[in-house]
Amino acid sequence: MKVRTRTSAIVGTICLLASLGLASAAAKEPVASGSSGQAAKVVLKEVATAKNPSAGTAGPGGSVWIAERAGTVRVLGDSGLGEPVLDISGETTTDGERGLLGIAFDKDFAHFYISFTDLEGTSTVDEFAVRDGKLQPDTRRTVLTQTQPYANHNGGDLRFGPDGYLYIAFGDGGSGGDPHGNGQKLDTLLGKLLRIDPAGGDPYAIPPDNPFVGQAGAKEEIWAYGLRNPWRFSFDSGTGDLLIGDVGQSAWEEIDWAAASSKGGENYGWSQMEGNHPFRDGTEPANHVPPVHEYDRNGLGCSVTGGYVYRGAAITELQGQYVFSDYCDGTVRALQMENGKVTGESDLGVNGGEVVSFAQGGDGELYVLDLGGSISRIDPA
Ligand SMILES: [Ca+2]
Repeated sequence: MKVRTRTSAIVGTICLLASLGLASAAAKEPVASGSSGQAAKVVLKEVATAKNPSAGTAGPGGSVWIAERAGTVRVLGDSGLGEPVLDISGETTTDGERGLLGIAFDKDFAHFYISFTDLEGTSTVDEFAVRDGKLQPDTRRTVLTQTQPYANHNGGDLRFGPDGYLYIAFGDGGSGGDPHGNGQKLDTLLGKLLRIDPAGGDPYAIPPDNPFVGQAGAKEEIWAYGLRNPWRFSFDSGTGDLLIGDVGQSAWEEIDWAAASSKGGENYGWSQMEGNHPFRDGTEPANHVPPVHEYDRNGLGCSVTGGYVYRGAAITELQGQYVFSDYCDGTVRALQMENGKVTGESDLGVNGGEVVSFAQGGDGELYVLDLGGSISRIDPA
């Protein structure tokens, strides 16, 4: 996520108008390639408005829960969002790229997790027990914290994998160009995707098959490394494959992928590499896992927002495609993929605004979260 200054808001508006132009052109002549051919025909149906929605997740009983960046969580109903079910607005700030940045349930909706930056800017993951679909405030506990050297690149997304473990994404610490080299360092949680078992210990246990367990000088929480700002990641609910949208420095936005069978330990390259390209005078690590998709900043945006592989029922021709967007340009796009190889890309011809996140409902349908306030479901046209 980029946070706008006055100037960038103006640039963003121009960018948005330009992308709407592209979108209408795309609607007449779908941009699609690969085996799937035509782009799926979709519309964005606004289902609610919120104050700076930042994250969303499927909740108990088929519900969808939405986090607002300033610190509230609300449940999506038939007539928009309900009253807050959680309010930590006194415990976080929205300066820089901070705030309430991620929410997740465990598999049986027995626990709810929030990821936020506290008043000092420290990334914090807290847990609540859930009973009868309701958070139990008195059960709140802090699972994990990570101090942040700068106000940007906090990452902060979190979700449970198909293996029942909690995955947490942290950016490289911020500033620009990874000044501390955190991406490639295994002795810090910054610039990493973590994998922990919050139910297995206090405050959590390390899964015994994590890739760096027992390795001297390495943090055992690390699942994958070489990430810059893995702002949004997800697991394909059909295959269990992992997809990460990693925000680029100044040239390349990327999507990373790992098979469900991965044993972890992937090195996604940052800050030796930006996408498929050496960063500054970087040397490509021998174990570099290149992105499955990258794009430059000549028209398609400047800050990738990772989404989900669509596994819903409403849009047949979108099934199995990875839906994602970009905060700076808002066009909703889809990748056709086969066994971790991208076989085509489509512009779905709709613009979600300042797309900061997607949410996947329990029924597999996808919601687009516009930081400007709109929450829309992707429906068939
Ligand atoms: Ca990379």
